[in-house]
Amino acid sequence: MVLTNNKNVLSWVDEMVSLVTPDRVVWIDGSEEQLDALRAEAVANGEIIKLNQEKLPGCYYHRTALNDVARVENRTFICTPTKEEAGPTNNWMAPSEAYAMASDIFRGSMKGRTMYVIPFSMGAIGSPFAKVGIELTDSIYVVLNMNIMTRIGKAVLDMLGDSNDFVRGLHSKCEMDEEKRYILQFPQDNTIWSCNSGYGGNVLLGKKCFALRIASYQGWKQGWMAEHMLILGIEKPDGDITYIAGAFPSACGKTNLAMLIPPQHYLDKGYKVWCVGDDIAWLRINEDGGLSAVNPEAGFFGVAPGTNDNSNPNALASTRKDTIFTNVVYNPEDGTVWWEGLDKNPPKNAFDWKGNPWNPASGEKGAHPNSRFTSPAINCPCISEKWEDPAGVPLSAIVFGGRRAKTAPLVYQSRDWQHGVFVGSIMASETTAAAAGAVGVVRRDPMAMLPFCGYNMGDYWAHWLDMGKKLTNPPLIFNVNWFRLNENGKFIWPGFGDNFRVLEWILKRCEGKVDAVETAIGYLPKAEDIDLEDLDYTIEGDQKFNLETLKEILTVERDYWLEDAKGIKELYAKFGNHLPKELADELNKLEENLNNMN
Ligand code: OXD
Ligand code: MN
Repeated sequence: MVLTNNKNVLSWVDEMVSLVTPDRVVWIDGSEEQLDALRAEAVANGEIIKLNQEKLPGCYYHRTALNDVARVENRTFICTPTKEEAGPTNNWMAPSEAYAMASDIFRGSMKGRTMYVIPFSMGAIGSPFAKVGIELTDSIYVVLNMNIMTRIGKAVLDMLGDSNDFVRGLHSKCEMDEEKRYILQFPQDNTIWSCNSGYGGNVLLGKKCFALRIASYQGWKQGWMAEHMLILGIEKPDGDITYIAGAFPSACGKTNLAMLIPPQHYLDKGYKVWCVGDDIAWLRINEDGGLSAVNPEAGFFGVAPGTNDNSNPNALASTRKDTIFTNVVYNPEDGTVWWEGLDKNPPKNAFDWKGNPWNPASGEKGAHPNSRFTSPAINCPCISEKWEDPAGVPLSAIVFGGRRAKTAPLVYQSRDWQHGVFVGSIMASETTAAAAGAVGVVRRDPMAMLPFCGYNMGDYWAHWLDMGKKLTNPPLIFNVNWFRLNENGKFIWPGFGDNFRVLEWILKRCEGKVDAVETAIGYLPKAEDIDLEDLDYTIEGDQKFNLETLKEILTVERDYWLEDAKGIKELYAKFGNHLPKELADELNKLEENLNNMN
């Protein structure tokens, strides 16, 4: 049944139907009845496996194609009329060329299949932050995941009314041909086309494609911001809650930080961390001249390996019901799932992510390193009361971070907003042994948006600077680095829940309750001001973490920073006249400060 009279929607759906020629078109109304029927159909055709409904109620298991396990950055394009609009860090294709090329791939791709029309809202329905999208797809897996990650169904079309302001998403699995896999964003047309993939990051079009790439462009044009940020609230013993957003490149523990449990002595005093979101934040200027943030998503699309009762009990608890697991180990004996790092008891007669019988003693990984869980946010034991608040939460601080073995200290604060934008723009992460390729290679990832910015990143920085000029009450900007290594390659800082000790310092800075030391790179804490109470961490052998160790990771290493400045210069040089002068000035100032250090 067609669910709307909106002519803009209907004519676009018709146009796409004549391109991909499905046998049937089904409008997703969002009812449990319809979703249940789709689950049953997907179980019957083998797309998903129903898990043990006593142990994991409402949970299902899915395997992607073997060649389709991650986002494909080299096949992701920003399609703007000129290459300059996409900028030097994006792949670019002219819209006419992209539409023509992809039309050939999409033509007839849904023959013999059903097309599902999924109306979805990013942001709570009715929130002034909320934006509507419609995804057309030939995958039930996509429908079921979109149901967890976004708000879907008839209510979304009711909110849209007759408006033409919606993002048009077209997805088809096509033949799963890697050579014809494309993720195309057309920011000026509010359009996304994705073909030949079934992997979440490429096909759940509300997430990276809309809520970051298209939305970052919309934010630039409309005076708001779409960022690759977690949002958390820190509750103090007096009940007061302070909100912080944090941008980290993929694989730096964003979901863990978003759901962190503070060390015991803080819990005893009454501190708590509440999760508002783990991946994306939309930011708008509020009545107080500050920035408020909403999480536009409704679920978590988290990496499974490494998630366990110690590293992130809140994430694990979120996966215990109504969750879709993708590419983890499947245990048919009791209908459960497993992944590396879950516990020390891998199942004996299970199947790996490829669907082959798996012997845990073989040394082969059972779950793909990028295997995932899709879980409703509402399942999270520490979900914030305000996670769906239409007005969002006011931010006191923005935290940037990366994985740096030597260069960045544990934490430092920018001098002001402009310097903070510089700090975000120079973000970088070093590759780890876990990823393919050379170890320790620095990948610059400004604001953690390198793969997600829908326009020229130089213009994006200018937008950040402009937003700062409009803020009378801006959040303070910090940088953290949990990943400093000692000379033996061991992590110096304990990380995980102990990161709360750094958040507490940030909180005190926001409240003006602690002073700091001005250095060449910004304000650093005095080591005594980071709480080490009950910290029991042994780096290796008998080297216990103590105040002296803390001092080691609160220093500015001039030579490393001077080396880093060269990398920043190389990055900046790519932007030509799109580089804001303020950032060039900040880089000069950094170099000058470093050269003046004694
Ligand atoms: C993600 C990512 O999947 O950033 O969230 O890669
Ligand atoms: Mn992400």
